[in-house]
Amino acid sequence: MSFMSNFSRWLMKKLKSEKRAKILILGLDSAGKTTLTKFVNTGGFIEGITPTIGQNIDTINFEGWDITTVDVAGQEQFRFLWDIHYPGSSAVIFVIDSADIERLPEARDIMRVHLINNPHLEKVPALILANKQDLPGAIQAPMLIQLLNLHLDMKERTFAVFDCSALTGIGVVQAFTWLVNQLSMDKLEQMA
Ligand SMILES: Nc1nc2c(ncn2[C@@H]2O[C@H](COP(=O)(O)OP(=O)(O)O)[C@@H](O)[C@H]2O)c(=O)[nH]1
Ligand SMILES: [Mg+2]
Repeated sequence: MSFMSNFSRWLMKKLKSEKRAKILILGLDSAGKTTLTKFVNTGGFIEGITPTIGQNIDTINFEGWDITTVDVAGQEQFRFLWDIHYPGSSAVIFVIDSADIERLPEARDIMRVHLINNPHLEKVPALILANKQDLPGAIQAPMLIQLLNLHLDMKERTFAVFDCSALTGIGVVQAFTWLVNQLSMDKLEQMA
């Protein structure tokens, strides 16, 4: 057995054992965080999800990654819970209800405080989901980037904005594939 094949076996084993990540799912209430988590887990839309009180800790398995999502409720009175989860997170997903234009300024403020200006999350990849694309009038990624000022506020960071619908599933796999690719690259960098 050559050195290289020993080495690549060791590398594959190590990569496999480290395919674990804690991902925070943030966003305003009703953006679709719980629906999205359930969609990824079951491969379909789940009806009748009740609003999350406090927090929902879930595990998603995606392409061999065990992802622990901490879906923190968006309601104002629970926002203090978000602070507990920042350390140790490998990535963050920020879900936006793209069809709710009225609450976009609120989503932007929350994103500023909890993602853009949050030192705990400044090095982790950020996946921003323009959810509810199945609804008429939903704002799409390029416009959302402008409206949220992401092209300027996030220019030092690894981020992507994907259009999706947790109801139809459109865009969900593409978005999660981007995310796990980022996680893989981060792991490889840490091992180097
Ligand atoms: N039309 C549509 N409705 C959605 C979508 N995602 C979530 N919803 C609905 O939006 C409401 C709030 O979703 P929920 O997952 O509880 O939001 P959370 O508070 O962010 O966890 C529920 O009635 C969902 O069925 C979507 O992509 N399209
Ligand atoms: Mg929820």
